[in-house]
Amino acid sequence: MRLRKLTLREIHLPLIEPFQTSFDTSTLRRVLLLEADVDGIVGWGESTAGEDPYYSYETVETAWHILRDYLWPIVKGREFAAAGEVFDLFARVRGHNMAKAGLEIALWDAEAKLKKIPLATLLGGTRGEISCGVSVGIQPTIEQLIAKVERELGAGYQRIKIKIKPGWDIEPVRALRERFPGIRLMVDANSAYTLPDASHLKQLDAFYLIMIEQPLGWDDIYSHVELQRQLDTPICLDECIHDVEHARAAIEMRACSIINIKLGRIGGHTAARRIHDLCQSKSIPVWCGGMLESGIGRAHNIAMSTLPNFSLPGDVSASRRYWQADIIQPEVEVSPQGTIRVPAAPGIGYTPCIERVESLTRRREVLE
Ligand code: OSB
Ligand code: MG
Repeated sequence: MRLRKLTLREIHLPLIEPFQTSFDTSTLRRVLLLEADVDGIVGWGESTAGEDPYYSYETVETAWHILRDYLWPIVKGREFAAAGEVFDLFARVRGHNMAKAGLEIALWDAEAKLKKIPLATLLGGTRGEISCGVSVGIQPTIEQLIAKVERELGAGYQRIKIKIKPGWDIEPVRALRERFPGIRLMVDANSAYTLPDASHLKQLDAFYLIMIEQPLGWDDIYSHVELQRQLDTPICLDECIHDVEHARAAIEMRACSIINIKLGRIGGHTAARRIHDLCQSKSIPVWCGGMLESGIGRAHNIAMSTLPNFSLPGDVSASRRYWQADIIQPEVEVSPQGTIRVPAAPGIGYTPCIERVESLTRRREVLE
């Protein structure tokens, strides 16, 4: 395989409704798409770098810079046997995993298309459908939260996650538990708390949540050890886990008992498989997180979620929850049982709508 040409593209996609977390409110996604021409076959990728450096230090601007000035020169015209070799070629560039992932996953799509097999099969996936949950942003009122959760449950979603922050935590969870005593429920704090909040967070133990995601510092694995000692609710790490050694450290230290895998945060499918395999060997379940992806990133998330240790429902949900119209055909749909059927077509298995992508494009750069 040889990468002949790489197209970087920024498209703008307005969200159907604002998505509020403890760190920001998102209304318009600036999506960085990658088209990798490998031996005449085009693989598609998406970098999940944000508009602003609030979830991680990467942004669309930094990812564009790193891709054009550092990653492209490493792989341009280079012969490689499989997409699985590329992540290690990028090692000299420290961090910038969302930039790396955008290109790396495009190469995986291209390899699967060259081999005429689904990406899920190439990755070693073992399931034909994946289980879906939803991530519900911070709402203006508890009444609106309950109404929203009711709609998502009605649509079939198997697990509800709500975003929390100081001032929006115990009461919304209590209200949801009173209304829906039997559902699989969890919370995600996106690093909004510090260790002195442990006794406050301890109140969450009353609501038998399946987990609390990333309560403490985005780069602070160690403080979660002490918090986990004090909580019965299992801790899941998201922001803290940037590579397989972070995962190993967090597991060995008992900072968490569940890990959220996001392709962008850890640098693509090769890194995801390594973390997946490590977690499987340690009996640590993983699930696939989301970054408000367009259909391209979503399709990659679906393929990755077919690996066997993705044993908890993820944040991968239907296109229509985010966009008036997605940029792929067909759109991602969720069954009344809260599952997504894994497509059988080669590569990511969904077709990018080129005309729609063109009409949404704000910036484009072709490297060859
Ligand atoms: O922490 O999982 C997160 C969205 C943006 C940034 C961080 C997170 C999220 C979500 C949304 O929770 C998941 C989704 O629906 O894509
Ligand atoms: Mg999270």
